[in-house]
Amino acid sequence: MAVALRALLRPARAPAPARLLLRAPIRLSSAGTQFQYLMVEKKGAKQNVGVIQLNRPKALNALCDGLMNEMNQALDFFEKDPDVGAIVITGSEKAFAAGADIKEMQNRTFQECYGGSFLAHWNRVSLVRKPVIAAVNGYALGGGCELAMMCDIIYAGEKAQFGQPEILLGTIPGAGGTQRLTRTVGKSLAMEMVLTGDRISAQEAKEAGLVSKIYPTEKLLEEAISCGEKIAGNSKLVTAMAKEAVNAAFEMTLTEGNKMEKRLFYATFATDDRKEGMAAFVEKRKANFTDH
Ligand code: CO8
Repeated sequence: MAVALRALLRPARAPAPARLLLRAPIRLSSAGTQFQYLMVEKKGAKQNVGVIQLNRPKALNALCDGLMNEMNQALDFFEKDPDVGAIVITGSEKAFAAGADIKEMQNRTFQECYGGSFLAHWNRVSLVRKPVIAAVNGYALGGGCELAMMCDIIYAGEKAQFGQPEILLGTIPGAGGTQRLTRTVGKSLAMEMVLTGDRISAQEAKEAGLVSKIYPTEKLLEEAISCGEKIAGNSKLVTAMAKEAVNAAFEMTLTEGNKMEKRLFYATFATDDRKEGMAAFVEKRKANFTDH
């Protein structure tokens, strides 16, 4: 079922004035924007968690180009909404996403892929500045596993399965499956998954560090939203710095990463939220962050 964005755009409270990092929310026409492949809404007691649910059940949420274009629109929308402090991406109980749409890819030529930078816009999720949580139930295969790995935190339902089965189709992962997976679970397991196409269970994924928590299938989304609410309750400004610092660990040497972390740590001392956080601790009260 496609959903109108109109309801979503009705904030729970008046939007805060535009802040340093965050621009004013997008205003859509009264007709709203229809998503064909997604359901998009704001959740949480304070409506501060953006939820994007893949909704292409007949194809087990296979990632067609249209779906990924919509995903980018939804991410842009939540990125710009100053009330949203975290984003959750989820699928159905049967499938988070069963990979890139094989039927859509089947007749592509090398020239089209290379010349047209085929699916180059698929990494948008990894560029979002707000924290993104993947709530994975069922299959997360190929591009679906890669999509989950582009998120910052992965929660899994107890029946989730992760895999990179591209080798069985005569191709290889193309959206980080050889890179993010290897950095996360190490060479032996990544090689085994990429070279055999075998899937791993939620439990194996947790043991390997791919997933941070496992929940019963029906509780998963609720728990992911609750994690999003916890994150959204902190300073959005400082949260963005914390995310940037952790991500630097994947790109930099330890010395460079530690230097960058120190610079960001010092930068928090230029914020009202650092002052408020420490004052609240000393005064034994809850901090009231303003994202300044
Ligand atoms: N693409 C297109 N359609 C799919 C896909 C897919 N990836 N997965 C499932 N479907 C469709 C099936 O064709 C079927 O449609 P229909 O009813 O019209 O025949 C429907 O979904 C239901 O699927 P099944 O009948 O197969 O359901 P099962 O429960 O029997 O099996 C599986 C579920 C095990 C998930 C099975 O569907 C499967 O193996 N799917 C393919 C998994 C796969 O190989 N994924 C990797 C795809 S390649 C990839 O992701 C590369 C990413 C590169 C990104 C590059 C960015 C630059």
